[in-house]
Amino acid sequence: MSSVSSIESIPESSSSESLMTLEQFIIDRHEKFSHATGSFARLIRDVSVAAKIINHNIRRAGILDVRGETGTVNVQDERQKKLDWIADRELERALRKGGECCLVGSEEQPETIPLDPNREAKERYAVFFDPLDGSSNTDVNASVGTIFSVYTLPEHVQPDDAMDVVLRPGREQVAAGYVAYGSSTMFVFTTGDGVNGFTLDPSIGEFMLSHPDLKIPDEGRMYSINEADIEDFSPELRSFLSWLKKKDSETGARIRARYIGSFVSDFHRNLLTGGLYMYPSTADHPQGKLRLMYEANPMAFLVEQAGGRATNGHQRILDIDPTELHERTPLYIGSPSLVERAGAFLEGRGSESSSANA
Ligand code: AHM
Ligand code: MG
Repeated sequence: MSSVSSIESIPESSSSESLMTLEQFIIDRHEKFSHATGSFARLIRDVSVAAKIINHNIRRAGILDVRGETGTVNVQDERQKKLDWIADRELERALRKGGECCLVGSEEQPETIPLDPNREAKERYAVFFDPLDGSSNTDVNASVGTIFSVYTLPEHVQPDDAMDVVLRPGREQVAAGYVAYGSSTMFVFTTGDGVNGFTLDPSIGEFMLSHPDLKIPDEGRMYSINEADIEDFSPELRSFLSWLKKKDSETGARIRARYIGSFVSDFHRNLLTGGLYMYPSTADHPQGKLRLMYEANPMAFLVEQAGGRATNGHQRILDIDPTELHERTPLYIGSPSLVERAGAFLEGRGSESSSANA
């Protein structure tokens, strides 16, 4: 009986009529955050337009000839997927045409690329992005994402200055976000005033505010790490993982492992449910695998705005001074209590005998 009533309670169709679009939201917040100028609204619109085009390509990947590899490698010696290339092209094109951005830096390009913004553009925006994160998942129909990070260049900085001048620490970001191409497509972003999530309504082609003021739970019950690399992990990290797997002393519950191998998807789940994503240094990746400028920094800004934390195990991600576009960093990101506990173990202050609930 109960199953019948629960089926009846599912609406035949849902309507997004009462929800606010991404563009309305930015205009509405105009007064509240310092960077919500018309120029900023157009910049975010440009990113969201590219996201819709990328989404369109991903959704039809089995039909269009966009799966598989291009036969080329990027500057990091990674084999490029056709969808990596398409996503990169669409983001650069949208930002170039939009005319609000003076510099882009992409995972798929060897160097930063200066753009020619509108003469009237007030702010000099620089945007760094991972156009298609977790792209090895596209061939098997699993979730992927786009990550972006927005800065305004200080007055003394020119787009063609040396990298250690152009690249700014993550705490100077003015906006950051990601697009999760999952069972639905979500655009989640922050301008330093909380985190808001928008779901794409495919029938009208608009991102609608579906997850206002997102907060990450303080305690998480999920952890995400590629444990196949355990032989390369430090004794401190192994000890933390053993502690993490202990049963909760009060409820007997165990933490669960979830690893999609797509940072955006693992991060998004952990943001909603509470949890910890880790990519430590390993033999293959002595500095970790994830890139500071377009993976770690934007997600660190966003998670802090949602009440979470992000470190390289010892230092706050947002305080790292970058020197290279493709610089890598170990990453521990998610619910604050778990990130802090990971840091304590990594610095030799953890005790495996304490309960995972302590
Ligand atoms: P990518 O940006 O080239 O896709 O690489 C980053 C990805 C992350 O999305 C994911 O969490 C990680 O690499 C998976 O790496 P591994 O297969 O070593 O676990
Ligand atoms: Mg990536």
